[in-house]
Amino acid sequence: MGIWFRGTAVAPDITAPSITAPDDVTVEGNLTGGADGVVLGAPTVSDDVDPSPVVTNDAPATYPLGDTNVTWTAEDASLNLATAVQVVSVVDTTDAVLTIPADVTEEATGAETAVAIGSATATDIVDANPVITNDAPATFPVGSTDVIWTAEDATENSASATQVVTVEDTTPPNIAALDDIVVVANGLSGIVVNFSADAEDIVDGTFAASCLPISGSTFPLGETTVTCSAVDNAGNAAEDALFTITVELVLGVEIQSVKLNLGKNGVLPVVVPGSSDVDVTRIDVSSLELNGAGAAHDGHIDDVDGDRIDDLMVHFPVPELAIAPPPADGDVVTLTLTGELNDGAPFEGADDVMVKVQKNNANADSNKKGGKGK
Ligand SMILES: [Ca+2]
Ligand SMILES: [Ca+2]
Ligand SMILES: [Ca+2]
Ligand SMILES: [Ca+2]
Repeated sequence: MGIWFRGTAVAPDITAPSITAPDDVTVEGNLTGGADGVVLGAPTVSDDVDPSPVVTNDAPATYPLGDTNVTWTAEDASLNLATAVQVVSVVDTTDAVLTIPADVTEEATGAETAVAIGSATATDIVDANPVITNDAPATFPVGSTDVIWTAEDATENSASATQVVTVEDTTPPNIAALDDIVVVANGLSGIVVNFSADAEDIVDGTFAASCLPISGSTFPLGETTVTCSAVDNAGNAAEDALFTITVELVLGVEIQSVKLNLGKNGVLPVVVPGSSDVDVTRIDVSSLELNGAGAAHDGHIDDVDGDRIDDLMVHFPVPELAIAPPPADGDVVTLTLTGELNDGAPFEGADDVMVKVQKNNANADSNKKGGKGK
């Protein structure tokens, strides 16, 4: 009788299974910080004895951004273990969603204007707090400026959008009130007058207004209205500013007597010298008054001073001269000639003369007879 063994006469299973992990996977993040729902696939497992080794893995429910090792384990019925690693990579290649403030239009407050541009928001699938920046300047010039907003997630995916900031200048400049100007001309053709008028604008600052007639023009006798206007760089027109330039005519006057003999019934000769710009024939002699006294006659046109230009000589009755307060003998008084040109333009002139007061007593008469009267 031979020896036989009942049951299986096999050697114990001491060989671990063979396991090959599924291929590494790369998935796009689908929640804050990482991803879930990752499909890993199945490993390839075999064993020399056990037809169905138990396969497990340590995969988490959610994967953080980056690489995670998933360890797969196969265990056969004899508790032999084998492991294999699968790498799960969670990446973020998706831009944040950026919401920027609306375009802004504001009135300029100066050459540069501070503008409240608002704020932007951004959301990202993976990054809870994308970084929002913009390239807005501290202040904006007149015109349109693009402000680029950017949202960048932790993986440096950046989304951008453009906000248009417009600064307008709809405010016209202002021309400062201008003082009227009074100037004296010594000739009948008027005089060159220079002046300046400034416009002030919130944006453009101070600049010269445009005036008509222009500064440096020859202004005629009498009153001329100057109109000044200004337009800023944005095309806004200032209200016109007006002022007057009055040219007063002062003519030379020469009293042709060494002394003014008051108390006598004589006449005082007065010359208005002609010149290249003083045509004395344009003087209305009938309008002349010397300290209130009218001319004694129509006047004489003659070249009194020998410069080959006609002069006007007029005589005024001494008793009609109004001189206040009454001068004393030896006083020097200024007599003023007033009158008009034939076209009505007024003028005046003045000259000094020493007063001789006639004494109505015997002593004075004797002095006069003594030859001291002249
Ligand atoms: Ca085995
Ligand atoms: Ca992202
Ligand atoms: Ca303006
Ligand atoms: Ca002359």
